[in-house]
Amino acid sequence: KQKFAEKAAALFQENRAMLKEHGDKIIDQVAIRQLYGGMRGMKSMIWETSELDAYEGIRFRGYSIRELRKLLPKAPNCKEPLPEGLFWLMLVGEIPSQEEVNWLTEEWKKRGELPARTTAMLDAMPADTHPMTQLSMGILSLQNDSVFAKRYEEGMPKNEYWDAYYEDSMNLIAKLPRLAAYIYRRTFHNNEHIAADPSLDWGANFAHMLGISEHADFKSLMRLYLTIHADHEGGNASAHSTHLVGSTLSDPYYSLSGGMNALAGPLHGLANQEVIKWILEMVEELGTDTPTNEQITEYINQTLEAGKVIPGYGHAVLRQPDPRYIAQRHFAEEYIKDDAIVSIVWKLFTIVPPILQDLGKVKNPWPNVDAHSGALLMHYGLKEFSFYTVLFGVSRAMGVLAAGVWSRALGMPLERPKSMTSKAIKEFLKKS
Ligand code: CMX
Repeated sequence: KQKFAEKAAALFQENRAMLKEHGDKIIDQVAIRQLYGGMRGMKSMIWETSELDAYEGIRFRGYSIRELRKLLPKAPNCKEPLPEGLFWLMLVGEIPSQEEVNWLTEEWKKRGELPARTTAMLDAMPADTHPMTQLSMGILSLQNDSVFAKRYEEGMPKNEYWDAYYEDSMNLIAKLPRLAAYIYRRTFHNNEHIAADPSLDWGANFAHMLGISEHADFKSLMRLYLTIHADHEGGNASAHSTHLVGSTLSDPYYSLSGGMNALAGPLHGLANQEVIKWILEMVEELGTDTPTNEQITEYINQTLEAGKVIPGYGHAVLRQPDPRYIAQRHFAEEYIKDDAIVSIVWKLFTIVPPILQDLGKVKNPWPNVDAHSGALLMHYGLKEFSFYTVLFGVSRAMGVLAAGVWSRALGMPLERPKSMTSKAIKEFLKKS
């Protein structure tokens, strides 16, 4: 917190000076196409924690996923990074030492307990409530304890917003694995829960509380999974929703719940459940888990002819295979290369892109993060795919909340872009 405070105070001053001198310089132009096209490519917000390049993929504070798998501190006997280290990097802007990451692990353990009202509320919900609905409501149920909301009501001055936002974010991230594991166990395992193991780090403890596999490799997978899904710069739907809600000075609970509602859409985070559902339906329809290339091609064409998208393929920004896909592929190559569903995922990598390319309209025919994750989870026994987006959400919380602390520290104002009517566009065209 101390380190963050120093860096944030310095950047706040730098930005003020920069805005005074250069605030009127034009950094982008907006085409009518972008107003109708989901604002693709429009530079319109500040996001400190990560930046996405269309060809290189995501970089967190300048580091690629490949670099971070090497550089971030690790748990004993594990090759994958501790997600705690990524949170530190996003917040503080430096690769943490092992000692610093251990401190964060311990801090989240202290803050991890769920209040009884949250579990009581979840227990009162129908068991067939989608896990993402449960996650979003579970997060909101924690809002009673918001430090930000309480201190705001008490008259907190602006220069302390970040401090309260930080406390809430730390508390919320610490609780998310327990909340998510509770949702999983109540929905799919007779409401039988597994107590947290205080000897484990954040990701491994989550794997433990899910109770699917005590295999060390599954814990490694969780650490990797929770690291690579954390952030994808600010414009993606879950990040942008969290940012927008937070800009009203809603606290981190309201903001993250809003972000999770965006993640729950099939064009965004829900695609990870859609991918595995689509693959399993193919296996069932064909009666084999070793389909030929011809059979897969026909299945893809059927999906497209039915007017549906191929889940896990395409991206609003990326124009290359997603490095998050590649990281998961490397994991699979090392640990589970003989898995039948993984083999299908790899076959799709060669078959889908040329088909999408031939449609002539798809800007990125390559796989995104969601194309691979389900096959890994299935292998270790996490087969209930309606839960997959919750895993994505637990990870995404780290990025969007770290960014939220920065937004409050930098004094980001209420977000309020200008909208236009189609009539106004026509009038503009008449004049131009
Ligand atoms: N299968 C079929 N058609 C696709 C496609 C796919 N995987 N990806 C894009 N297209 C289509 C679009 O639907 C659009 O068609 P229309 O013009 O008929 O509406 C056209 O190609 C152009 O789209 P685009 O500019 O290439 O892509 P967008 O930026 O509009 O959308 C995305 C990006 C991700 C929503 C889209 O590629 C998609 O629907 N992919 C499948 C869902 C998916 O995997 N989402 C997860 C993304 C990662 C994440 O956020 O988690």
